[in-house]
Amino acid sequence: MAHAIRLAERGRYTTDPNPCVGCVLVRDGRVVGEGWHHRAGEPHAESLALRQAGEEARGATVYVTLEPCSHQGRTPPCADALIGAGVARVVCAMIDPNPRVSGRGIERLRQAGIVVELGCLEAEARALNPGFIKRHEQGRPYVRCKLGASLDGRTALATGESQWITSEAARRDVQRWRARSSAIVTGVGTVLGDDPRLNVRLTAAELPGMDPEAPVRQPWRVVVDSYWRTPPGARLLGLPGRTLIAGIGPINETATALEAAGAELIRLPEHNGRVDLVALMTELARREVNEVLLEAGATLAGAAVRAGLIDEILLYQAPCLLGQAARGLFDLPGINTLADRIDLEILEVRHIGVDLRIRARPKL
Ligand code: AOF
Ligand code: ZN
Repeated sequence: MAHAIRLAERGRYTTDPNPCVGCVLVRDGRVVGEGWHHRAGEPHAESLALRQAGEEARGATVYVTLEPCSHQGRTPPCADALIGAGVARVVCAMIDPNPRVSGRGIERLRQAGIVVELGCLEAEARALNPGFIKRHEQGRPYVRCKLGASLDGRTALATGESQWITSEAARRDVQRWRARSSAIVTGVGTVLGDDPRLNVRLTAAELPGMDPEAPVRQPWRVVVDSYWRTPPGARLLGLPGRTLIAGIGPINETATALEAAGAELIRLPEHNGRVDLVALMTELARREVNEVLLEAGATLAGAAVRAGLIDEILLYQAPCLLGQAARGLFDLPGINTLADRIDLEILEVRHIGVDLRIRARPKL
């Protein structure tokens, strides 16, 4: 199963909106077939492993990181293919949270007399697909909030300088998080201040484990922009891939100009005069967005934390001090006593070049 998880990871930058899945077939203590899912619409991991094993699949044990599917989707059901190939035993790490499957694949295998075991390396398998799982279980994407700051937790004094606090190594690391995300979300303030591109600029060869020949997928770019203030000449509108602008205002001339510049507009309900962020995330999940990278300023980042939408904080800290005049990372009015604080759990701390990278989860 550990090997199947390794295989699944090779699809990290390409399977979206489908999950990363790996599969290994073993007979008489020997690997007779293996496979991993490459891209939505292409064969599932099990199907590739069966193809490789051929006749040797008969009587084999199947290790698969996700329950085999039972539905006729873009490809025929894997449970049927496994039954047809005559495998003896299926070990799967987790139930498929997709309601089209969710338990029915396992049921079908058992009905055919195949021994099914569930839960092997489940935590590791769940970690492969946090967005896919959260979207199906909760109807929301998994949201990482990326931040760059000084060691004293401050961003630059003036917007526009902020993107240059951390090192080149940290910026390359951010590129990898972008590449695995379904969508990059930012606020109109950042667009007006920094004119970011929010695209992936690494090649396939620079993405760990990715097939160097495969095309690099561009995540959707999403601007939270209540009253359509994004300039039609903004750099992110001129790039390959989709740009969505989420607002609350009526579709006026500026909105139409953005559409003409290639943006897709999403009108959403408001919350305190701004875009309702819960409604935005729900809408993105409805459009099969699994993982979101939020790259925003203190206002949007603070509002997202307040709304309970952040699953993970991804903080790069540069070895410098910016002092009192610089801004903090989260605009969180209403914290007046220590009891009001937002507690976090640190998941990981490591060096990225000269910077620190801290991953933490809000305990909400
Ligand atoms: C995958 N790859 O290896 C497995 C999947 O879009 P479809 O028709 O290919 O079906 C995708 C669903 O199939 C997916 O949401 C998941 O529930 C199930 N299993 N999917 O993309 C795989 N085993
Ligand atoms: Zn399948």
